[in-house]
This record gives sequence, C-alpha cells and structure tokens, in this order.
Amino acid sequence: MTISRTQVVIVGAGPSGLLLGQLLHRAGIANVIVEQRSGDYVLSRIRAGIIEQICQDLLIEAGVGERMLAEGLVHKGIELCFAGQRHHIDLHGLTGGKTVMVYGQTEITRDLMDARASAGLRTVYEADKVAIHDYDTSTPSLSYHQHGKVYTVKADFIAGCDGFHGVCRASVPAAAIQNFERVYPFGWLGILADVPPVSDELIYSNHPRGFALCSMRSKTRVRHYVQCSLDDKLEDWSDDRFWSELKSRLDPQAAARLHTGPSIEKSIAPLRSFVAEPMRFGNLFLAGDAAHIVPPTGAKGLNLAASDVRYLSRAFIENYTEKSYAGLADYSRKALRRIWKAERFSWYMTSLLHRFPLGPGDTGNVGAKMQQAELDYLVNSKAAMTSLAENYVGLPFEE
Ligand code: FAS
Ligand code: PHB
Repeated sequence: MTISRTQVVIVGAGPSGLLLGQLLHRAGIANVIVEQRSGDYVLSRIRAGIIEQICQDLLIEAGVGERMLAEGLVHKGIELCFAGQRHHIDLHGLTGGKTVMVYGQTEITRDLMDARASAGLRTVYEADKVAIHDYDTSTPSLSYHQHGKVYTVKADFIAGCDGFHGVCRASVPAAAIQNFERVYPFGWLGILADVPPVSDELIYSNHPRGFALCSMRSKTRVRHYVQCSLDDKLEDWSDDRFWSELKSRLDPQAAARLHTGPSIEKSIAPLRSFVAEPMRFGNLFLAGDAAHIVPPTGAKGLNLAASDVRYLSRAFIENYTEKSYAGLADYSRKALRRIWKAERFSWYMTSLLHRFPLGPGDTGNVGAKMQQAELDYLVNSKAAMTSLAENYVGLPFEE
C-alpha cells in the first residue's frame, strides 16, 4: 500500500475535475486528480459545443483562455426553425450585449490537460477500483489499484467530479440523498463532419419528423443532431440516412445549403433531467454531471459544470485562506439554486422542440398544438424572446 497526502483529491479528469484542479492550483491549494480512463479516451468523447460568458471567464481565470479566445466563434444569436421558416433570436440585442461562444468541450479538456501537465501536477489516469473512504470525517481518503499495487490518497476534502456514472454519488447511502429524474422518450443521434456549417448561427428545428440541430465546432467542422428513437442503434443510421433525415427537418433554404460529407464521429445519447440533492456530504462535494444532468437542448451541461466549479473553488479557497468553512457549508444551496433554473430552461427547450411520441403520459396531438402555439407566441413576443435569450446566454451568478 502506497500512501500519499494532498489537500483536495479530485475524482474524474473531465472538464469539472480539470477546471477545479487548475483553479485550486493557481490559488496554491494542492490537489491530485484520479481518473479511471486514459487521457486519450477522455479526449475522444465528443460532448458540448456552446460556452457561456461565465464559463469563458473561468477558463481565462484558470489561465487556459488563450486558444479559446483565438479560435472560439462568438455567436450573437440562434435560429428557431418551424413550419418551414427560420426565426432569428437576437441574443445580443435582447440581453444588452451578451453572447455565447462556440468552442468544443474537447478543446477545453485539451487546454486544461496541457496546463495541468505543464504545471507538473499529479493526475492518475487508468486508475482501477477507485473508492472513497471516511468522507464524513475529518480524514477522508481515496484508494485505487494500478499495475497490481494499491494506492491511498489522504486529503482534507474529496471533490466528486466523476460524472453521472461515477463512484462518488454512488458511495452515498440512499437515505442521505434525494434523486430527481425524468428520462425523455427519445435520444439524439449526433455526427461530426468536416464540412462548412449550413448557417452562421445554430439552427434548432421543430419538425413533425422530429427535432434537429445544426451546430458547429469551427467554420470547417459541423456538429449536427437529429432526434431518434431510444431503440435506434448506430448501425441503423448510415451517413446517407442521417444527411437525408437532417435535410428533411430543415426549412427549404437551409436544406438547399446543407453541406454533406463523411462522419468522423457518430453517437447516440439518451436525454434525461436529473438532479441529486444535496451536493455535499461531510467533506465530499459533488460537482458537474456527478450531481446533475440536463437534456442538451439548452446547451447547459458543460456550463452548469463550470458553474458548480466556480462556487466550489471559491469555497475551498476561502476555507484555506480565511479559515472559513462558510462557503463550503453553503455550496450545495447556492449551486442547486442555479442548477434548477438551468434544468427548467433545458426542460422548456426540450419540450418545445421535440416530437413526443403518442403514449401514456405524453401530450399527444394536443401537445403538438401547444408547441405550435408556444413557438408562434415566442417569435412574436419580445418579452418571450428576451426570456429565452437571457437563459440561453446564462443567468447571473448569486455571489
Ligand atoms: P464528465 O462525465 O465529462 O467527466 C467525468 C469523468 O470522471 C470522466 O472522465 C470519467 O471517466 C471519470 N470517472 C467516472 N467514474 C470514475 C471513477 N469511478 N473513478 C475515476 N474517474 C471516474 N453538454 C452540453 O452543454 N452540450 C452538449 O451538446 C452535450 N452533449 C453531450 C453528449 C453526451 C453523450 C453526454 C454524455 C453529455 C453531453 N453534454 C453536453 C454534457 C457534458 O458536456 C457534461 O456536462 C460534461 O461532460 C460535464 O463534465 P464533468 O462533470 O467533468 O463530467
Ligand atoms: C453542440 O454543438 O454540440 C451543441 C450545441 C447546442 C446545444 C447542444 C449541443 O444545445
């Protein structure tokens, strides 16, 4: 058994764990990250694409904003497509000048990994049998197996940044945690392709055949999605079938401009709304997907992870520099207040834009008429568009 010690041990080297580790390091707080997968595997996962100003500010504060500012695309609006027409939502004009940035999660993860390696910080990849211990005492620890040996990391605190399927939330007794969950009756089939975007802005489409989203990673790489059945398998979807289906769900002008090409990545993701309460258990703190999941329709997943990390990093820094536990004690309340507003917005966008199959509990044909009425009201009401815009660019933080 090899025993080491640090101040904060972080479980998971996704964006939550890496960003937290970088912010703590810059504040002089020692931390170790333990990740079950390889770095290449973490980088291979294609996830989020849109970041709010608050997330951009955090990356700059963490000292990893340079490439983002150089390569990221600033977007001042989005387009809603329904009934064969596109409608511009002027995010910039409706929010007093706020915008979002297109900069892929993969690039954020790469920038954070590079910064961590340059600082010579300890990150354990491919750790097996990761387990946490005594998190509700003043001597929490983490253990893992690697190359036939057992390692223990003692720490003051454990940060559970290990995603929806991680070990940290799963280690909390059921009586101590309350889960809130809704699973949607459809999934998203996403592809990555090296072709130019169909439009300068993202297109969110409500169509009788199902939802579609035309997004991008750069001026030469697109990330598109179509709503699909939960029974679909990747082998059911050839590139040709994807492009044909996407085209059928767009307005005629966008369909005519759609550039097609071979997919370089293709994946199906289920959609769920999920929140675990609380997010603190003694000296264990959950952050990011370890504590909540949103349907990606509102582009909130990664941004919520950054939101948690902003609150948690400041609370750890306050603890070590001012010897005050107040921020840590209030972390869960503050984070959850913002999380539930993002859950609401993500649920709203998902309910507005997807085709809900007829079935028990679903809204059936009345639901489709309600969607049409909501969309018609939305694009003809400045108040309604302002509400969508201020949620999409990111609500202000409660300090
Ligand atoms: P992550 O899941 O990214 O990272 C957790 C890390 O912990 C992983 O590297 C995992 O290997 C590791 N881990 C798990 N168990 C462990 C253990 N026992 N020990 C050690 N390590 C462990 N968000 C958007 O905003 N827009 C999108 O379009 C979007 N698309 C998505 C598509 C998919 C398929 C998924 C799953 C999510 C998507 N998201 C999207 C949300 C996603 O971007 C998350 O919000 C983001 O990855 C959250 O980052 P983390 O909290 O770091 O969790
Ligand atoms: C993406 O580019 O992957 C993306 C953009 C906006 C969303 C979801 C995903 O709402």
